[in-house]
Amino acid sequence: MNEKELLDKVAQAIAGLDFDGIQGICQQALDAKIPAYKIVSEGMARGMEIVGQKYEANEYFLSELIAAGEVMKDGLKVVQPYLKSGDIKKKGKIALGTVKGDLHDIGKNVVSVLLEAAGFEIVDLGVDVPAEKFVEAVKEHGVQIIGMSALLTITMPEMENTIKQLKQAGLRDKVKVIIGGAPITPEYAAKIGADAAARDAVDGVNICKSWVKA
Ligand code: B1M
Repeated sequence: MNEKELLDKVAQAIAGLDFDGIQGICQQALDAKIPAYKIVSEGMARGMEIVGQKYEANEYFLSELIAAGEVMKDGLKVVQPYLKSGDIKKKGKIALGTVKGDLHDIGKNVVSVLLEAAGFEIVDLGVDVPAEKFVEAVKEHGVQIIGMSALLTITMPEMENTIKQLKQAGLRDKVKVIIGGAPITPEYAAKIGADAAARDAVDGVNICKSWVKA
């Protein structure tokens, strides 16, 4: 099987909720020397996209969405050790979180895994993260970048609120702010005063890397 076929198989295992097969298929892809980040970004994330489409077409319901997230987590257990940057010097510190009111974390977790693999230190604030917690992360952990994720249109304004609170705390100039999630656009990022919007996880990693270049 070639690389594309194997990546399709990973995507299909997620989309088909294949709890029993996902780990074996991920191992098969690793054995075929497909880079781990590709298995995550072009196999698993693609599989979740298919799940989203099935949900929108009323083929899948909430229970399938939750199950797909679990299948993805099982796959990540196999792939994640191969993403570790080992003794690569840490590039910088990023606080990542899904904004207040929003519980979607699959995309954020993909971004987190790939950023870590790229050599960043991650402070994962989890989901439903209020603006104050992002502000605290800058004060307590000295992060250079804040990454916010939102999947719901009604939670997008929380991103703007966080940026406002960073300004009020006098910290806005100390950090770069990147936002992402299905409804997020570069226009929205510009409107709320974020530094960038990421199209997907790989784009997000590239943007963060460009910010920490010496
Ligand atoms: Co929800 N949900 N959901 N859901 N869900 C959406 C977002 C929705 C579009 C589905 C739909 O109706 N068509 C819709 C939102 C509509 C809207 O706001 N306009 C929706 C809804 C309505 C809801 C509920 C309200 C449903 C309900 O209860 N009736 C509810 C809300 C709960 C809440 O958050 N308060 C809900 C719940 C859930 C589940 C819990 C069942 C589950 C989440 C499980 C989990 O995350 N642990 C879920 C899922 C899975 C989805 C869909 C199907 C898939 C999201 C996903 O994981 N995609 C989604 C439909 C869709 O997106 N097509 C949907 C795969 C993931 C890899 O992609 O998250 O886009 P994504 O991340 C990408 C990029 O966006 C980017 O990189 C990632 C990888 O490439 N990225 C970043 C994301 N964050 C970034 C941050 C960065 C950089 C890049 O910063 C550095």
